[in-house]
Amino acid sequence: MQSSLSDKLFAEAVQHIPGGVNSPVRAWKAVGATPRFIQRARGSTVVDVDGNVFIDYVGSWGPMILGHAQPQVLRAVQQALRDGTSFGAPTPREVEIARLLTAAIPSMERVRLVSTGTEASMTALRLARAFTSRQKTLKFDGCYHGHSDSLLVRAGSGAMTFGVPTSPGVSAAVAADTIVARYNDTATVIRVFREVGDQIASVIVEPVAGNMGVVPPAPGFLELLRDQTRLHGALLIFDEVITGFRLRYGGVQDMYGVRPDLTCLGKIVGGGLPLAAVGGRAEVMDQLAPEGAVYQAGTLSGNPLAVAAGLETLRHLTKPGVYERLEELGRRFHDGLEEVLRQRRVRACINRVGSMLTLFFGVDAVADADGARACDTELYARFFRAMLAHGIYLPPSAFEALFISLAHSEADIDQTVQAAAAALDSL
Ligand code: KE4
Repeated sequence: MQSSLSDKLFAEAVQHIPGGVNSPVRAWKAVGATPRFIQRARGSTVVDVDGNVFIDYVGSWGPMILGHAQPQVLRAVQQALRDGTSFGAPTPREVEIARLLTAAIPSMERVRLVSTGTEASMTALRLARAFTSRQKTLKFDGCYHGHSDSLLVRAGSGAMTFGVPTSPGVSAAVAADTIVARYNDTATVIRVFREVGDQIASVIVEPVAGNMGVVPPAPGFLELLRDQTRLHGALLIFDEVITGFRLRYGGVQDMYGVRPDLTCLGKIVGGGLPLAAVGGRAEVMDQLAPEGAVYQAGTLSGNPLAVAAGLETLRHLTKPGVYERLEELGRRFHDGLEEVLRQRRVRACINRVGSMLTLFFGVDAVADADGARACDTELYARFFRAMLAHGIYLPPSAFEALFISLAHSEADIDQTVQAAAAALDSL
C-alpha cells in the first residue's frame, strides 16, 4: 500500500524527535498504528495531511469543548495578537480571567496562572508541603497529574503502598515521599492516615478520574478524603485539569459538595493555548512569591494570547443550556454505543460523566486502575483502527477519556454509532 504523507512525516519525525512526537500518547503505540499528522481542524472534525477527514473525539485531550477553530475564539486570539505575543509583565486580561476563575470556583480565593497542568499540580504540592511543614503526598493509582517527579510514582509492593518511580530518572528519595492508594479505596485511605497521617502534606486526586479511562468517584469517596485531610491537618487538592469547566461551569467540586483546599485547572481554561492555573484558600496561596516565600515562576505564565483564548472559551460556557447540551450528546452516544454492544453480545462497559466517557472492552465494570488494566486493550486497539478506517478518531489508548464537544451534532454521534457497529462486525 502506498505510504501516506503521515507515514513519511513520521519516518522523518523519529529522526529528530524522540519517538517522533512531542508527547508520548500521540505516537499511537498503544493502538499499533502510525499516527496521523493533522493539517487542520474545525468544529467536530480534524483533517490529516492526506486530506482524510475524521470526527474527532480526542479534542486535544480536553481543551476543545467548543469544537476546533471556534470563530469567536480565533477572533479573540487574532485581536490579542495585534498587540503583541508576550510581555513578561502583568496585563489587564490576567486580572479579568483571575476574577472570572475565582468567581466560578468559590474554593479558589486566589489563583496563579501557569502554562501547563504539570506546573499547576507541582506547585500545589509545594504549597501544601510549605503550609503543613510536612513532606508526604497521597495520590491514587491510575490518576495522572502531569510529569513532575513527585507524581511519576506508582504503588510499590509494600503494604504501606509507598511509591516507587514509574519512570527512570525519578529518584527513590522523591518517590518515597509519595504514597499511592487505590482510587475509591476508602479503607486504605483511612489506614494510611492512621499510620502516617501526621506526615502527609496533601492528598491529590482527580475528582472524576480521566487518566485510567473515565472512573467516577464512588459515593462518599471524595467526602472521606475531605474528612481525613481535615482530621489530620493535610490539604486536599482537586486536580481538575480535565474536569474544570468540562462537566459544569466551574469545578466538579460543587457537583459532589466537597470543597478542596487547592484546585488545579488546565486544558479548557486555555481554550487550546498553553494556560493552566492553581488556586485555592488565600492563606495557602499567599505563600507564593512575591507575597510569600514559596517560589514559583514562569516566563510565559498568563500569556496574553492564551488568556484571550481562555476568556472567550469560558464566556461561551456561561451560556444557558451548554451543559445540558453536552449531557444530551453524551447520553445519545452512550445509549447508541451500548445498544450496538448489546446486540453483538460484546462484553464491555462504558463509564461516562457528562461529555467524557471511556469504553472498556472485556470487563463488566471499572472502579479503579486494576479494573481498568483488566480490560482488553488488544481489542480496543483493533477497534480504534477499524473506527479510524470509518472516519472516527478515538483516543489512541484504552486508558484515556473520549471527549464530546458542543460542535458535535446528533448526526456526528449517529454516524459514530453506526461506524462502531460496522467496526465491531469487521473484527
Ligand atoms: P499538562 O502538563 O499535559 O498540561 O497537564 C498534565 C495533566 C494534569 N492533570 C490531569 C488530570 C491531566 O489529565 C493532565 C494531562 N492529561 C494528558 C492526557 N490525559 C494530556 C495528554 C498528553 O499527555 O499528551
